[in-house]
Amino acid sequence: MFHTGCGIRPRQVRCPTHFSQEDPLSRRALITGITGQDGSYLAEQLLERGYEVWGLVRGQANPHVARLRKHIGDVQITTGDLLDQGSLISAVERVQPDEVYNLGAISYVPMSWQQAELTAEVTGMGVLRMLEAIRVVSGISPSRTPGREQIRFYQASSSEMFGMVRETPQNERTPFHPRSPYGVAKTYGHYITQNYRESYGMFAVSGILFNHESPRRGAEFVTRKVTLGAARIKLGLATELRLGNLEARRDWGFAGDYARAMQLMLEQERPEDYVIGTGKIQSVRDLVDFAFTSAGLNWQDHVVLDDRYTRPAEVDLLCADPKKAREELGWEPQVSFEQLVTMMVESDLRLLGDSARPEDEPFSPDHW
Ligand code: NDP
Ligand code: GDR
Repeated sequence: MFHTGCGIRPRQVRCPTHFSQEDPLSRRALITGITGQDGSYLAEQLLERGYEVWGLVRGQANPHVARLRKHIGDVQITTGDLLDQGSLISAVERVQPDEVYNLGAISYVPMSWQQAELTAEVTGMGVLRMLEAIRVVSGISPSRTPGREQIRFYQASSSEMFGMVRETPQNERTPFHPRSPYGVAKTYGHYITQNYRESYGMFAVSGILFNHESPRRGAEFVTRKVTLGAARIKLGLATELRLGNLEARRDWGFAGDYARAMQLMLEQERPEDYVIGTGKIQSVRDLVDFAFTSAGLNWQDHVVLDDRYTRPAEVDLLCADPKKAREELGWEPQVSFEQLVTMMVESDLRLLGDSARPEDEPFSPDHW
């Protein structure tokens, strides 16, 4: 496809005069955290829409890249690390993206107590480094604001920023009270994104996303731990599943739906932050009950409470008020909690049933 008048292919050369949001064929996205759950869905959806998709990948031999290549072949890779400012500048210079999605993070909440400083560096300061890379490469300064065709930036903010909430459901105006080093780091990332928008006029937005899950979810998170656990027990590979706090309540949705919301936020006229969730809550106990029943099991015969999985400070209840996203983005979740858990249980039963030596690899998050 050529642009009228200038005759250049938009995917090879930037053509700012003829760029438009309605023309996804001309757009290029850079995703940090592309080897994670959300990165995979986002990359797939952007490729389907004709984007050129680049993933920032850390390490000299990142084992997750093979999985990514196997499932999503058309992604292009550039190396970089959210801990390394120079590598992010090089990546932005090389890719010349129209959109940057910053999904990279230490995202497992318990890990953030074990490695609090690293979590602050990756999950918090990493956001600042990515914003700085965009600012420097775009030549933006207090005296030189970005032009109309600036790089659009999405930050993966989290409902964990709400933490200990006194009002429910939570919306874009609910005060933050994070309860973990992860939540504190995300809150820094959220505010620095807002600050770059206000200081430099950058198109920088945060999606405050509530828990979202899928068959690609890491095995350390409670939904996947439960669906893998139920599948293992069903197939005779285990007899028990050890869990922490069954009373915690969450607003769980499907990751594919949430990846679509990220794109919608970058398609708006004005940069704004949005809460994304279903507005419905279930407890961990409800999750366990539904998953085990789906697998034809009684959870009370198998689940063992184990203090090793309780947290120094818990987030008891999170429930989204996604009214703004519904009204301004036209976003609605498509997959219910019941459909989500059924999808995950069936996927894990297939995964473990198909595996030649399932006992060697049941909890590997490398299985998509
Ligand atoms: P995952 O844990 O599945 O993926 C995290 C990604 O971050 C991986 O690709 C990992 O890459 C990458 N990463 C880790 N450290 C670095 C680093 N130093 N430099 C660059 N990349 C790094 O997370 P999800 O896909 O579930 O979540 C995506 C984002 O959304 C995260 O920021 C998370 O905190 C946030 N979020 C998630 C929610 C959810 O319910 N899933 C809800 C709200 C927010 P590697 O292959 O190198 O390990
Ligand atoms: P969360 O997700 O901390 O909300 O963060 P997780 O699935 O880890 O925990 C949800 C709730 O389940 C309780 N729980 C257990 N959790 C785990 N992981 N393992 C257990 O054995 C267990 N037993 C009970 C937890 O105490 C908690 O209350 C996720 C991550 O994706 C973050 O990156 C993201 O920002 C938030 O969701 C929104």
